[in-house]
Amino acid sequence: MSVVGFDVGFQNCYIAVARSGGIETIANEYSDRCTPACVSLASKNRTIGNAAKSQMITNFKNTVHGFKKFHGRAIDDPFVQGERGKLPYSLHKLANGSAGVKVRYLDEDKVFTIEQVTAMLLTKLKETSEGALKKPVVDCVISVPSFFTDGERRSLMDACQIAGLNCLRLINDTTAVALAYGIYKQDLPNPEEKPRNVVFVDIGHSSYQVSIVSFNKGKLKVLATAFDPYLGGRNFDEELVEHFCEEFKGRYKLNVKENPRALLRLYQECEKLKKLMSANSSELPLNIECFMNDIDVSGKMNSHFEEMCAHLLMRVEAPLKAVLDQSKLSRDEIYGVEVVGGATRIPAIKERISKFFFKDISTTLNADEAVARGCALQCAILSPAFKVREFSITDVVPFPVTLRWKSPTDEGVGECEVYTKNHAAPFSKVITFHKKEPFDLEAFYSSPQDLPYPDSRIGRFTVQNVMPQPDGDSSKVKVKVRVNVHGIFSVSSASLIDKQKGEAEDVQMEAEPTVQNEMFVISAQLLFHFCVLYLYSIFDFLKEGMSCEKQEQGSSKPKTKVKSIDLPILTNTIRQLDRDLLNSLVEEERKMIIQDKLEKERNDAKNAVEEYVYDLRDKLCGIYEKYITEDSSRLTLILEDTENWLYEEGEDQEKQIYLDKLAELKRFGEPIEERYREHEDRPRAFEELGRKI
Ligand code: ATP
Ligand code: K
Ligand code: MG
Repeated sequence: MSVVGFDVGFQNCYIAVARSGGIETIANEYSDRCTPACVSLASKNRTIGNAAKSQMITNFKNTVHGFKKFHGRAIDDPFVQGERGKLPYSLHKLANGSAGVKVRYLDEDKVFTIEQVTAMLLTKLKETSEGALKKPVVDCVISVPSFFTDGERRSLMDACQIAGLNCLRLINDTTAVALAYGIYKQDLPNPEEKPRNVVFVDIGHSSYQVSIVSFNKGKLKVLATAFDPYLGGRNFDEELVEHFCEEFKGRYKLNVKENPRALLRLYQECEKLKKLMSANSSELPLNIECFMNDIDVSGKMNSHFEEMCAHLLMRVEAPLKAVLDQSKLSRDEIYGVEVVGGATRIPAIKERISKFFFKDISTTLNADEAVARGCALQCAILSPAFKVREFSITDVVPFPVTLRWKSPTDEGVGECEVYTKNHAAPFSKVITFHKKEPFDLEAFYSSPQDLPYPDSRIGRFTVQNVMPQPDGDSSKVKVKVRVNVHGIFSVSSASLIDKQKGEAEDVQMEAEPTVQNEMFVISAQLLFHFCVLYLYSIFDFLKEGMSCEKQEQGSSKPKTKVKSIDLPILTNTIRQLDRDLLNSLVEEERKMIIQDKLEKERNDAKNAVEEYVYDLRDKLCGIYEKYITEDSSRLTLILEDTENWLYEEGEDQEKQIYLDKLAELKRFGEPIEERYREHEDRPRAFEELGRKI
């Protein structure tokens, strides 16, 4: 079984794998450890990653990038609408209201869901890792921004399924970094000692995340997270682009924004310029040849850049303050500040972070690869096939979650915040209801104003088949809610406790495993009806069901007294992809993979003909010259014909045609080659014979 971690960034993806020697980041077929998050569709195939990025300008309408944040969002979402105007490709409204991508593929208009686009990218990352490991990759761990909501996480999980990946965990970016930081540290405080508190900052292309994590030997616990989901390297690129658009309008009378190709080129050049400026304080030039209307443009940038970006730099502090406040730590209790992510290379950003904590910041982690390495480490921990040091990870719930319940007839409507902000995750809780009929549980984020997502709904979960007791009394229904290892909320199971069979109350306490760290009764609004609510919690170990099993095995008291009936739950989460549709998308991805493979084979066959023509022609005038028996000009003619054919009629043929063509050429070429070989080998054979005699 393979152990693989994927950092799927807004702009850049990295892959780390576990091999016997440890964790290593691997390079793709371009010897590049970074694979651009870019997918390009064409009339015969798709290209993904580096090859797609090089299509970005020539095939701009069908080259999709910057799509990570469309996961789980409706097309009329303000964020999506804001992006829409800047994209060179088109978005399209899907039946469920989500944003899809409209492109030309296989010479047809085609709409792909965002899950499909990300699945294409994941397919590429999967293939790259399979190439490096020389075995199939299915299990993996993938990073997500810590502020991703339920809808976004579910959507990404669907993308994994489409790509045929089994994601063992969606891990938050900064948590992955914390794991990569902590697991090899030999000097962490012992469990009973004061923990070591470290700040992790990740500023990528699209967003800014920070967390404070406390470490003891063998474990890490996230104390708090904060973010600016809309601040990243690309905002700085945009500043430069705006600046030069204005400048070129005045100086060259060019309206860059009307020309998608020119605008994309300007973005690329401005990004390069921005990176150069991180290492240079002097003035730097920007030159683009044949930019628009055959005009070459040039410009320059200097320390004015920082002033231009002052409003962006001002935003660096708020998340730092927020995370520190939530952690309730003082600055002296912070051991260190580790920064990763490409945009933290901007000196003015580093400076602000350092100033806030009164500390030099540490860049000992690999800024580009730490997230992927953390993902691979988490995968190694979760994989039964790999032995790795035990390390426990406790993450947090980023936004408080409330559950509201009602049944069709009773007035027992109530609600309760089941997860507070920064509550430990993964985590399960059991809630007991007294009900006579099926009822709905509606989950939503309690503080929409803090949510970087326009919809606070998580989903509706209907607990079905609830019936009154034979005596007409309401039944006791135990409902388990959880935030799972991916950070996704669900009502995961429900059961009806049959009172007749025993002391339900006793059994309930017994049957539920371990740590009851919260127990309270919600009264006021509920007491008037059947809904007395007991709420208590159990730690949710990384694997579902594990904690329960353990407890049952260890429990000495017989539990036969109680009869509990599992109740089906109808789950309806926000913007959920229909399951049948999802299955058809899995199939569609498989077909596209085959199509790409066939196209590659066809191209390889064509290239083989071309190569043979050039190779043979060279040799005919060189080493083969002496061995040509028949009219050599005839053979030269055949080669010339084939070359012309390749450019005309033969430009776009089936693979078999190329294979046939090659075989035909070889019928002419091989006898010559044979005579050459024979002649070459003859003296050697004589020599050997001579030695033997
Ligand atoms: P996200 O984390 O938002 O999903 P990502 O993971 O793809 O995005 P990174 O690869 O961490 O992002 O960072 C890419 C960003 O870092 C780009 O904006 C890039 O221009 C910027 N960047 C990289 N190197 C430098 C540098 N030397 N100076 C300034 N910016 C840089
Ligand atoms: K990245
Ligand atoms: Mg990133």
